[in-house]
Amino acid sequence: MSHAKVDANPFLAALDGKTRARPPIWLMRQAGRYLPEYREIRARAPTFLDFCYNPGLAVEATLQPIRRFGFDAAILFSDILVIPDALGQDVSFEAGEGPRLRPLQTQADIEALRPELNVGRLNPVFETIERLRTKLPEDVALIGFCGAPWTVATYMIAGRGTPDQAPARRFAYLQPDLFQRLIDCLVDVSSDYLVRQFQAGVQAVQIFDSWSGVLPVAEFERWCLDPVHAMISRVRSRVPEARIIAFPRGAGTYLPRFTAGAGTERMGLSALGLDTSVDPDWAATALPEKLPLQGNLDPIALLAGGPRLDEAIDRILAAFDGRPHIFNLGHGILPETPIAHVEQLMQRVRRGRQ
Ligand code: 1CP
Repeated sequence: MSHAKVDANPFLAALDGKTRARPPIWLMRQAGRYLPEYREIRARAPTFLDFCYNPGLAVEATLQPIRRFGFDAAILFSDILVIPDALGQDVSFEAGEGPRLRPLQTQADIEALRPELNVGRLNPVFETIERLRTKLPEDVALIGFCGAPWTVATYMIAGRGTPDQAPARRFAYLQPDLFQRLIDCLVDVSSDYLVRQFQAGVQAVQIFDSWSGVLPVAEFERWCLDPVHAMISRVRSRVPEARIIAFPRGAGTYLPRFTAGAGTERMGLSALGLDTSVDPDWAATALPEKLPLQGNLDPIALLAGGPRLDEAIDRILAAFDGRPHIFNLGHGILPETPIAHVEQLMQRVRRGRQ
């Protein structure tokens, strides 16, 4: 991408370390159920995976929040669980209940997974990306994504979302070699998947490690940090300029371990996503000066609205003043969030720092 294009794109400029009067903004899970227009088109596909694999519908769902709010980046509409689906595990989504997978329990279950990226299955995702690149204006970036190996593995082992991912943690303690094979398989496949997304036209990717916060430090290093670093070097070996955001939710005091080499060309991550519980003032001083940070408004503050929302926004803007920052939530937007509160957020961030 030429410099002229990056300068016209505030999100990419921030990822490249540029600081602006106001930060670019997008929201995790910005496409989805809080939007009436999403609920309308969601009803057109029989299942959630059918929806994800339908380029016409996925393109539309990706564009809806851009049209309505004018975010600086669009995130591909898909899900982290297309990877287990592509590996041959049964995946479905129950309305109102979340994902259901046939849990992996034995060595035979893990050996039965197809260890290579099933491009045939995922072709509609790449087609969605290609179509989006022709539809998005130059100043709106396109973000691809996948789940981190640990987070995807937690769903593959438990077969569903759980409050603390106890099934995968227990599995990893009892059968570390077998669990390592699953993680290695996910590193390979997810790295290939991200490379394919870049080849199809995404300009940055985010690796969602939504469950990195449930592990003690040694397990965090082995199951979260090492696999994500392996993915970053794998992707960079094929897409040297790849912009990669890591979002290790709940990593707390482990965050500085994530940033070794970050901000240095071709090493480490391009930006770090911060969850709601990270003190922005701490992050702004404790994490490498040149590392772009993303976050971290409480999704419940956005749900609540009113003057407390304005205060929370201002506190984050002030904390990251003077360093590269991408405004975002500290986790995904909640389906009950009023549209008017997202508009309030956009106006406040666009107005710039007071
Ligand atoms: O029918 C529906 O509308 C189902 C709801 C839904 C949606 C809108 C699911 C099921 N996934 C998605 C889209 C989605 N998921 C996106 C693209 C849209 C966007 O960001 O705007 C992305 C990036 C995800 C990522 C995702 N899926 C994560 C990581 C982020 C996070 O929130 O922590 C995780 C953990 C999932 C799994 C998943 N998929 C769906 C649900 C309800 C869940 C959570 C399951 C659970 O733990 O209970």
